[in-house]
Amino acid sequence: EDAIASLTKMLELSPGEEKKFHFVVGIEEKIEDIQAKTKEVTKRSFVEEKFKEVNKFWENYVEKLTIKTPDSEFNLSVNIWNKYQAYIASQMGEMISFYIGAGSWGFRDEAQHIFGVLPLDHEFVKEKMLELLEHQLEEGNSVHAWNRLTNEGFITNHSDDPQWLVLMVLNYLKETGDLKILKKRVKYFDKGSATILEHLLKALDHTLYHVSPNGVPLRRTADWNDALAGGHFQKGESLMVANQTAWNILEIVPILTAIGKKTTAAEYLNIYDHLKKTINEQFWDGDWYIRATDDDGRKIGTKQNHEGKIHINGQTWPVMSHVATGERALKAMDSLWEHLMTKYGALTFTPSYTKKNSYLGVISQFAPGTKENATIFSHPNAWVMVAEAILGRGDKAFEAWRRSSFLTRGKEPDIFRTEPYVYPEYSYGPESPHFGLGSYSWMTGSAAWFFRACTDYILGVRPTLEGLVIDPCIPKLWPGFEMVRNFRGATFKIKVRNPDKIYKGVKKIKVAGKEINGNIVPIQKPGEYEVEVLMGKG
Ligand code: IFM
Repeated sequence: EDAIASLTKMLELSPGEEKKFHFVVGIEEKIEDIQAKTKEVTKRSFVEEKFKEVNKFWENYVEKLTIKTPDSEFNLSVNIWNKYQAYIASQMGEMISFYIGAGSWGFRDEAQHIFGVLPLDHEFVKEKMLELLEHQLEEGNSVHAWNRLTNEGFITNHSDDPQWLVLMVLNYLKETGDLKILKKRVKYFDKGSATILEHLLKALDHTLYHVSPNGVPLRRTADWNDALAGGHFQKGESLMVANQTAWNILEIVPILTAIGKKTTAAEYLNIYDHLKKTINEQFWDGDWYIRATDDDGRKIGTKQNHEGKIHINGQTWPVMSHVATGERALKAMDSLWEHLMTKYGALTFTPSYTKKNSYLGVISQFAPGTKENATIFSHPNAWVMVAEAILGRGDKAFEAWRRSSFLTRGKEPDIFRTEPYVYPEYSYGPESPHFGLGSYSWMTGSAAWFFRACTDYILGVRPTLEGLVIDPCIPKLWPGFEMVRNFRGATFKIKVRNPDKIYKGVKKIKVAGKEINGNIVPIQKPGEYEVEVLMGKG
């Protein structure tokens, strides 16, 4: 359905014969420069030289973290394509997409794309992080998007943007251990400047100042779900932002403690306890968690709704934030599998909205099974993997990956109809005649989150301030896996064995031949270190 231009060259090949040819495409500002440039760039040696440079660049980028598991598609996806998509997306924002007008640079998406680049190139990420911090407003929130050419910022009241800022900075600190950077001054987008620590706390507090009488963060313009944007008074609550904030509080506490801010850390922990209690007391619907409320306190994502009864982000984020624990966490995720899971991954919610409804917003105006209306968004499927890995259900975490993987989907090209190496923003839902069709490929933070969900949660190798946590949650039939990961200047060659065929549990870890206590590999001097991990009960 899209117009394209194509180039064709007819070739005849004898059996075993090889022919090489290059297509060269370029632009010049002045028409008279084209001829000279064409001569230069169409030389075979020029093309081959450039090709070598490009290969070298990517080899250098991808080699910083590599894996070897029994699943070759999982390896291919993690070793090459997720890294590639995260990098390209973080370089080009939404401009790479032909679905959206060039120029718009989404704050939340950019803050998440770089999460996928972080273990591979933190200098690049640092530069991007500073740029994003310069797009935070003095009041704590950020611009929702900006134009890269004019630097014009689009100011909205999206409620999730500040929490992505927090997540971005905390991840950078855990990866690099560079706590000194917290003292660096960075200007705000509108006025003044402050240290990065102040930027960080302002973002966290911005959400905590905009809460309902329950103490639950308001949804305001919208949260991650841009289309769930109804109401006129911005009084509705977002349980997704509530859980993002809770997750960020758990992550910021060790950092605040490390820089001597124990009282502030304790204050945030009190807020965490309040959020946990309120969410569990008031937003549990019997079999799953409620997603949001509207201006009048009506619940969105409850059994009482005729449409949009259960939402994906309502279930994954409480598990990720440890607000949902024990039986309730398992029940929430079981409900997700029962009601939302399709053969192509989980739906954002079900059933679709069918009538225009101003308290829900534009979400109710998309045709059922398209865009945000009951489709399979790739991005939140990575959160299914994270939540399942936290719960220790390795087969489910892996199955969530497999169903939505572009490699699985690419085997049905007539249905998927998007690049078989890129996560699309979403695939059409079962209520659409185009069920399974990929759309808006390259968009949103999917690649970064899938990459990190695979490496940090399924394979379970995650950075913390004190070292690398080793906490795999794998399919129980995997006999083990290997990972080579650079961390704080050292290279760790990690070999995990799973002789007892379990999902989760680490019995013993040896670093350079010596057994360590617990499951955090301490920071080492530059060099190579063998890490032997034995999974097992107890
Ligand atoms: O979360 C957003 C993303 O930032 C842009 N595309 C749509 C998603 C869901 O609304």
